[in-house]
Amino acid sequence: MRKGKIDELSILGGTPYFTEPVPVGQFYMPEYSRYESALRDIFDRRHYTSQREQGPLIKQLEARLSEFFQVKNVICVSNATLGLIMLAEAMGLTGNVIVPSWTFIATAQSLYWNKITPVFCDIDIDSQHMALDDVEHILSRNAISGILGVNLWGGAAEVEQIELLAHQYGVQLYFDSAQAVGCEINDRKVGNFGRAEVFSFHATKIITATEGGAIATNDDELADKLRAMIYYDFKSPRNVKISKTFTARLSEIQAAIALMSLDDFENNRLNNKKLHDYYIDLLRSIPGFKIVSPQGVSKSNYTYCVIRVDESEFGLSRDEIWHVLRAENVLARRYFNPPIHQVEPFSNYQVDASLTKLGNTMKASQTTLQLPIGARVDRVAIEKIHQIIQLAYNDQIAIKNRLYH
Ligand code: T4K
Repeated sequence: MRKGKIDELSILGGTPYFTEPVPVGQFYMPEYSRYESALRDIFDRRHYTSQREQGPLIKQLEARLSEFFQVKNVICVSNATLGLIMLAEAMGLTGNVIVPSWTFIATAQSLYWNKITPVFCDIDIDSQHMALDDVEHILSRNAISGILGVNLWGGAAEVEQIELLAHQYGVQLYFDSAQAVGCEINDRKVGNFGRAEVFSFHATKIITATEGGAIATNDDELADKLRAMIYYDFKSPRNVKISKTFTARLSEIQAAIALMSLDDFENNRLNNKKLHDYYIDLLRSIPGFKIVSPQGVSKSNYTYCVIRVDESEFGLSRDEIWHVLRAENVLARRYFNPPIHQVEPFSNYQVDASLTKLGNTMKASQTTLQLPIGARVDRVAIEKIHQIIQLAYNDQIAIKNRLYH
């Protein structure tokens, strides 16, 4: 590693610390020989994807996931966004649904596809999850048909309290757990809360099917509806009443890849945890750099290293340090900036602007930074990232001059 001289920062004219871009996300690739043998089997069977009868790997994956999430039903889908869209339809949601603005755009888009109005609630600034008092405030003042909770950053919202609120106000509850694969709340697996939960198997996630997702539910009737929605089958003897269908299947190749990363989940999780702990160890010496540890879970997947930058202590804003890191090929992300309630079409959507000012959401969107963790990162990479941040802290003025003059 190079010496820590300030003129070595790339933004100040040095060469980047990383020759290849380092993105955020798990990006775990099993040994190539494992892909080869899985593909050979698929080739021999000549069965690429699910037909009326599911392919053997999809069947195996759904059974394994059911065991993994300890839930009665798992329905694999092409991606979590489609899963959320299907679920809102299958649950019969209409009118207004509470959802945090602090989430990936897909969460709110799933409501928009169903002509449901998202009513955005604020977050708790420390946990970055739904603020219970705001949820209750909205419930007490509006006609609401459901709550779409979001579990972020390998952590979770206060799901048990949200369940109580949903029960008290007689509204439906389900969760976007795209980022909470393999997490546990009080030793109960995420996947068992609310009426259903949706997971993502995108390439950035700890279990990946390259693209993909799954819906987990203990509600058999809901599961039957969702299975019937996955593809149009007019010959089906199902007595399930549905009017909207998709082609939302996962293919056998995707299932094969998901099975491999499911096999390796615990190794990847433990590796992430070590990296996460190392980040905490190194970054604690930097003023104004606070790690948002996974909240509300007894077990995390540690797929996210999320920082809150306090400019008054660090000297540089979140955006300024983001520029510094990008110049070094560290592809840190400013999730979620802007927050969804400021993005079309949702910027015109608030049912009642006086309901919530979303102050913590705004603050989080200006100060939060996601750093790389996962299979493409090791201890040396984290040491380099720490060194970049330390160098930036040491020479804030030169950096500001470079950025603004
Ligand atoms: N709800 C929540 C809370 C979510 O976080 C998400 C997805 C969803 C719902 C919807 O899930 P899906 O419908 O996607 O299953 C990413 C992912 O696309 C998205 O899955 C994820 N959340 C979101 C938070 O992040 P991007 O646009 O930032 O990722 P992308 O594709 O630009 O990749 C990030 C970096 O990784 C890039 O620098 C390029 C690099 N990369 C990417 C891929 C795919 C690679 O090096 N290799 C790769 O294979 O959205």
